[in-house]
Amino acid sequence: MDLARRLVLASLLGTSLLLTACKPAVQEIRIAAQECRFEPAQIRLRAAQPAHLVIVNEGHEAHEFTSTLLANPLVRVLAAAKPAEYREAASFKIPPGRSVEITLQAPPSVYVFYCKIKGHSAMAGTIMVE
Ligand SMILES: [Cu+2]
Repeated sequence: MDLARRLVLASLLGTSLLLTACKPAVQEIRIAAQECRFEPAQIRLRAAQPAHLVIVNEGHEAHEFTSTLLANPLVRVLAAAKPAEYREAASFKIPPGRSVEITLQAPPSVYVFYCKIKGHSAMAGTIMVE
């Protein structure tokens, strides 16, 4: 590797380290609701960093994302972008083609999520926060 290439790589590495240091990294998690499962169903998050969850209904039916994560009062919700009418306690009813977004920070635990709609009990997963 010649010197110019090394310098470019070193400066790219330096820039990315600088960006990492200046901005608190947000974990980006996309969960797709389909008939009849959530993809992915196993999610791991770091407790030290905020997480931006996007839950997208890719199916043809409505699905309802319900989670102990949303019910936990120790979970800090930093931002939420969703039609207000879809929020019911710890649950979001999501019509086909729509999504909800929520940014939060959660203490370490294992949280479950599932679809509340009758006949959709196969739609379930876990969010492990470490
Ligand atoms: Cu469902």
